[in-house]
Amino acid sequence: MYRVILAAAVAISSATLTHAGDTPSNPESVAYVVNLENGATMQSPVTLVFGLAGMGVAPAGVEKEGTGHHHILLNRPPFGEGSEDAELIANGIPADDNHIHFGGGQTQTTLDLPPGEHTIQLVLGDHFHVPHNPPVVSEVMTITVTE
Ligand SMILES: [Cu+2]
Repeated sequence: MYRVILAAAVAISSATLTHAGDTPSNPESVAYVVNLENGATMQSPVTLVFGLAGMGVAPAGVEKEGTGHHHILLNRPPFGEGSEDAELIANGIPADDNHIHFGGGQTQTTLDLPPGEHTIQLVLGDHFHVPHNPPVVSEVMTITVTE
């Protein structure tokens, strides 16, 4: 696991130096959460299963046409509307509480979320963690977590 994290960190820093976000997607590709309905009410922990149509999943750092890895945008503006999104598109998706990478090629996760409303959106990133062109995103889903 440590090596995976280290590889992701190296990929992010090299993306910052060199990459401009021009990996093509299948324009008909779509990301979605298989087991979640927008507006759902649930208890934590919340398990999310990622779906991807029209492209494939590959780990971060693997450059293979038609692939990418999943990211969750958590409790932040919809992709393309955040104040930092131009930088995100140019330099790669940051790794912080609001941007969760699945650089191992994972297709599901379980999140511990405090009670309240949360927004979740998936965005696919290329081998440098940069969204594709055009970006492959899910709808923004709002869920309510109860005690
Ligand atoms: Cu990533």
